[in-house]
Amino acid sequence: MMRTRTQVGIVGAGPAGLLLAHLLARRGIESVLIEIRSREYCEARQRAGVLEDGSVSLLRGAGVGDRLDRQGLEHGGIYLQFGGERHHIDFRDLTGGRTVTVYAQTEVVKDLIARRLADRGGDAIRFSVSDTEVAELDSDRPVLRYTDADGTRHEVICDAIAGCDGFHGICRPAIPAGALTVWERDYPYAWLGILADIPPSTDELIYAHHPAGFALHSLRSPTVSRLYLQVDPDERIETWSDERIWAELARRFELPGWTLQQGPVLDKSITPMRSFVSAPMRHGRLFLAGDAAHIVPPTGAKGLNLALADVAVLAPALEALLHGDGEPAASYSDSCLARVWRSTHFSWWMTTMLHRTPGADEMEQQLQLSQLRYVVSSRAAATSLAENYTGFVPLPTGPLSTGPAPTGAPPSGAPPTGAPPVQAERSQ
Ligand code: RFL
Ligand code: PHB
Repeated sequence: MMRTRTQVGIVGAGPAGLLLAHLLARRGIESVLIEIRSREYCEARQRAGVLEDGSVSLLRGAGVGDRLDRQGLEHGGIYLQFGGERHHIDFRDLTGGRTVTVYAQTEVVKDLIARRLADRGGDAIRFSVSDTEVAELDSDRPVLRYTDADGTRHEVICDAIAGCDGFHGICRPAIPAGALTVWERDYPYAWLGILADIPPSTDELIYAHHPAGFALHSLRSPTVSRLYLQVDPDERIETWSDERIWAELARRFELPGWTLQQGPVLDKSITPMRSFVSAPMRHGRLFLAGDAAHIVPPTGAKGLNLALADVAVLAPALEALLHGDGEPAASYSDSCLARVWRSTHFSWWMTTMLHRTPGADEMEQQLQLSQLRYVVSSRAAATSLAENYTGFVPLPTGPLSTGPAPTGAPPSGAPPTGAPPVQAERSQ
C-alpha cells in the first residue's frame, strides 16, 4: 500500500471533478484526481451540448475558454414545434441579450484534461483506477483509497474529499443513509440519441412535441448534428436501425417546405430520464458536486451547467476551509441547492410539457398543447422559458482565484465569473 498526502481528494474526472481540480490549482491548492475510466473513454462519452452564459464566463474566467471561444456556437433562441407549426423563442429579445453556447461536453472535458496535464504533468489525473473507497469522513483527515492501473493500492490522506463521481459513483452511498434526504422521480421516457455526420438542418435547436413522442434536433458543429428521439425506457438499441431512426425523426420534425438532412450515424445510445436531488451536498469532510448529488432530465439542458456551477461554489469554500474558515463550506449545500431546485423544476416542466406519456389519456395532450400555445403567444410565458433556459440563478461573482497560480497558469486574480446580469436588468 502506497500512503500519500494531499489537500483535496477528487473522485471522478467528469466536468465537475476536472474543473474543480483546475480551480483549486489556481488557488494554490493541491489535489489528487482519480477516475475509473480511461482518458479515451472520458473524452469520447457523448453527452450534453448546451452551456449557459454563466458557464461560458466561468470557463473563460478560469482560463480554459480559448477553444470554446473559437468553436462554440452562440445561439440566441430555440424553436418549439407542435401542432404542425414551428415557433421561435428569441432569448436575446426576451432576456435583454442573453444567449447559450453549443459546445459539446466532450470538448469541455478534452480542454480541461489537456489543461490539467499541461499544468501538472502526467500524474495530474489518475485514469483507469479501480476499487475506489472513501473513509473517515467525519474526521479532519478523510481518506481516499484506490488501486491504480498497475495494480498498486494507494491510500491518500486528505483535508477534504470532493465526490464528483456522477450518479452511479461511490461517494454518495458512503454517506450514512439517515444523513441524506432524497427526492426522486423516474419518467416513463428515455432518449435515443444519435450523432450524425451531416450539417444541421436548422439554425437553432428544435424541441418538437409530436403525438408519436418528443424529438430534439441539436448540433455539435457546422458539419455534425446531434438528434434525440423519445423512446420507451425498456427499448433495446438493436431494434433501432439507422433507417428506422431517420424515418422516425423525419416524421416527428415534419414541416411543409423543410427537409431533415440525413447522414451517417456516428454514435447511438439510449438514456433513461430521471429527476433526483439528495441533500445536504456535504457530509463531514465529503462534498458532493454535479451528478453525484443531483440529476435532471436532459430536456432543460441543465446537468452540465449545474455540475460546473457547483464546483465554482465549492472551490472557494474549500480554500476557506483549508485556511480555517468553515463558514463558506457550511453554506455550500444551501448555496447550490437554490440553483439545483430551480433547474430541477425547469427540467421537469420542459420534460412533462414535451413528452408523450405512454397510456396517458387524450386530456394530457390537450393540456400540453395549451401550455405550448401559451408559451409561444405570451411574452411573459416565453420570458419565463428564456430566462430559465439561459440560466436564472447567477453563478457566484468575485475573483475566481485568490491564491498563487501554479507555474505556467495565468496570473492569479482571474477575472470575475461574469455572472449573468442581475434579475432587474433581465426582466422586460
Ligand atoms: P459525470 O460526467 O458523470 O462524471 C463523473 C465521473 O466519475 C467517474 N466515476 C468514478 N471515478 C472514480 N471512482 C469511482 N468509483 C467512480 N465512479 C464514477 C465516471 O467515470 C465519470 O467520469 O458527472 P459530472 O462531472 O457531475 O457532470 C455531469 C454531466 O455529465 C451531466 O449532468 C450532463 O451530461 C447532463 N446532460 C446535459 N447537461 C447540460 O447541461 N446540457 C445538456 O444539453 C445536456 N444534455 C445530458 C445531456 C446528459 C445526457 N446523458 C447521457 C445522461 C444529454 C444526455 C443524453
Ligand atoms: C445536446 O446537444 O446534446 C442537447 C441539447 C439540448 C438538450 C439536451 C441535449 O436539452
